[in-house]
Amino acid sequence: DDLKGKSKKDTSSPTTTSGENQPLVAVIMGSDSDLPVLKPGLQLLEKLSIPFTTRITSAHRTPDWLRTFSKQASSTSLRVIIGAAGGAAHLPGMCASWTTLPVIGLPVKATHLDGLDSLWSMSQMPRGEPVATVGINNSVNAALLAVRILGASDLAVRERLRVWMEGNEKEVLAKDQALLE
Ligand code: RP5
Repeated sequence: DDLKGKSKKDTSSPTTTSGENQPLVAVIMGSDSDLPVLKPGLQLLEKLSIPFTTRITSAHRTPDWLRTFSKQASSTSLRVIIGAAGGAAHLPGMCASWTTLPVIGLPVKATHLDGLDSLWSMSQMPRGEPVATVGINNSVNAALLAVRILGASDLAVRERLRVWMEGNEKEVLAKDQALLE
């Protein structure tokens, strides 16, 4: 689909380095089977006008590619990386060991352990290489955390996020009122 298409122009390098639509967020995943979980988060990044790229960088099937991607990431337009994976999800941890960019871990429910294996392996990173781990399959929170990181140094992003949060608040208040009717 079109979210997948976002990364079509990128081939061998993580991303290019100039231009206002260059990706600020990289969403890397262990397998294209993770894409359905990622979709709500990618849609939110689109809604908040955050340029992003999606790549498949499996830690165990394509370790050299993950290493290349991670080592080059901070020399590109990228500012934040979201790493999604299921199973013994070492992807974001490995990525964090090769980059100084903030890495957000998104545990994917992909095995008989229902994602707990991924949650634990991401959140229990030994000291030195932090992975900011969100809840299992919670790509929306991964996206929002990335937006908050960008917003810390970008007023326009912060304002778009504020408006989005205000919309959420109104929606819940309207539902509260609807209960009274
Ligand atoms: C991980 O193993 C992927 O991130 C995925 O969540 C899981 C299963 O991958 P596939 O066997 O579907 O490719 O590497």
